[in-house]
Amino acid sequence: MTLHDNQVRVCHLFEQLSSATVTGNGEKHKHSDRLKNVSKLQPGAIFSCFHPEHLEEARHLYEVFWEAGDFDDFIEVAKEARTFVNEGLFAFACEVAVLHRDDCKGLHVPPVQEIFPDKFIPSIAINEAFKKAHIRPEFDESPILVDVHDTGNILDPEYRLAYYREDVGINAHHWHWHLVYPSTWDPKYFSKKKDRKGELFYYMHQQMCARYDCERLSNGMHRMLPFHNFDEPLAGYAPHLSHIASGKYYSPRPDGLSLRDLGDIAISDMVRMRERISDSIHLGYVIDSEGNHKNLDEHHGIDILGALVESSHESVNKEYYGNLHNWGHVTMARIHDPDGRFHEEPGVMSDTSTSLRDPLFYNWHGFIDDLFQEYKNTLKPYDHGMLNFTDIQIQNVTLHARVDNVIHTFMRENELELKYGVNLGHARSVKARYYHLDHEPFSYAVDVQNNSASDKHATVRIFLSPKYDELGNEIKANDLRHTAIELDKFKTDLHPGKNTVVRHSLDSSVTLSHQPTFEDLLHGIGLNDNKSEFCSCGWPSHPLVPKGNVKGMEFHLFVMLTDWDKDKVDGSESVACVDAVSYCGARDHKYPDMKPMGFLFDRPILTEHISDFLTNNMFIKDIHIKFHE
Ligand code: CUO
Repeated sequence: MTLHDNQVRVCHLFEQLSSATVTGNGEKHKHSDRLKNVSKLQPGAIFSCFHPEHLEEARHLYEVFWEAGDFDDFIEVAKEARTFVNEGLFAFACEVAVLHRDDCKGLHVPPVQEIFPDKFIPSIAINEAFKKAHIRPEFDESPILVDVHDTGNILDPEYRLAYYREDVGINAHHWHWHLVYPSTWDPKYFSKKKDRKGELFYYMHQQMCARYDCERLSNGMHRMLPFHNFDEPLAGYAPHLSHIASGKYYSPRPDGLSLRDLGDIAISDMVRMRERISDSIHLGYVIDSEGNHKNLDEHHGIDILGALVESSHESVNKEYYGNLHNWGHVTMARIHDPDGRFHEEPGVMSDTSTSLRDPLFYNWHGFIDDLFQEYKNTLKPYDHGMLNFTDIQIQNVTLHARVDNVIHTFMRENELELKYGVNLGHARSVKARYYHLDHEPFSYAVDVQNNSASDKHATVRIFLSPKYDELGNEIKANDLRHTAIELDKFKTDLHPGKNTVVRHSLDSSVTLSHQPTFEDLLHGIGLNDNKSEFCSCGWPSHPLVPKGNVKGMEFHLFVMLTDWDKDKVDGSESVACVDAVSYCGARDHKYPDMKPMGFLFDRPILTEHISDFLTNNMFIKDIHIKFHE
């Protein structure tokens, strides 16, 4: 079989998965023995990627897939599981298997937005597609198009951010990230350690919060206020998403509810988890399950904490520190029916492919990030010696675009094919049309003087942050740490004398360069033997920069060069897929940068103004981002 044949077999596992093709577990006795423990969560129920029980069942299933003797056996057992396992749980486990099995290298999982369009497109648009597809004459094969509108309206100030929170690509990224880094991943079982997984959990989510704040400031809104009080009344949200497989829907949350105990977790337990974590941060060590102290030193502290807060399989002591972050998602998703007396479905917070739609996601992750920042604040600020790069001086930075030092942003029309996820009869194509933020392509030119007599290798680190806060005051250096977003990180060579380093926005280490559609994969387009599926993890390229505003919003473009010979990690130059390593890491390899993630904005900055903090190897250029209505 060719790579393309195998890709088609993988695609068929996911086709029409959300259209109630699953029969339920009534015929349980017919299933093979190895699948006997995966029928607890009923088909049609909303699978939660945060609920410990759902995760445990999904872990069991991806381990069955992992143990399949060869690729044919994997496809066979997956086909069987698909007939009775909960749809979301099946997709999660099957995707984890495709991403990690060696015999699946080079294969892609189809985009989750095409597998489960109902998790991305409001039910009103999907319903319209149904109607259009079923009322027209059978001979009519012309493509069908339905329009998608952001949910909510202007009575809710948060509506201004709906285009961003409901962005299809950003939500798909989040689903995918949690498949690459499943919280239940057991490195011993798989004999594969995921390097700095806890730190990446902290960093990727910190960056999502920072990006959200950039977007809020772009829209004239204040930065997000982290959740901080377990009794506080929370703002409401209505997702307008339904679940095609079952007719169920992601429940809305009215304004003013506060967290309540669930049958499986009490809020007072979560308060205790926070206190224990916070105490450990200030003591400088955590207590592992054997009672030993593990220091939160500057090399491993954030990785240990990330695993413990999430909490992942690698938490040093789940018994004592609990499962704070995951329970937050679950309690918030079930706030409207905590004891289940109304048999209501959870809200979007329970699912990694939908949770970013809810403004509460950012408040909750702001709270989680505050814990990590509490730890980072215990570390010594970087001094001149740690920041400087001897003999290297940045003399100028220019951002080249249509107008130099200005990035233009706009809304772009896009379409999502629904026919692979929704059963739409004979229609050749049924697409949902939506709009998302985009930006013009641009490039950076960095003029660097190498004052030494020899070639130097440098890591170029590029960040962006709004210059002014919601009140129009310049953001202080230390606060820029919370709004600085990574745009790129790459290696370059510097010859003695003058150099100009040029880099295009399309090559960003943050973003995914290309993602094949379901159709592409069925036709073998975009398959590449040399690349692994891991490449499909990455921030989408269209929201690489924030929206800015119509007047042209001022941003600091921050560029730093560090000594690559000190940053490099053994083996990192042979990594096959280096498409979007900043937020996704590199499959089967160490994270290809020795520095802490988010360096240098990860530690306290003591100067008032960012310009007083710069060494010769750093440069700040003020640029504008201008949005075109
Ligand atoms: Cu990704 Cu809370 O972990 O959303």
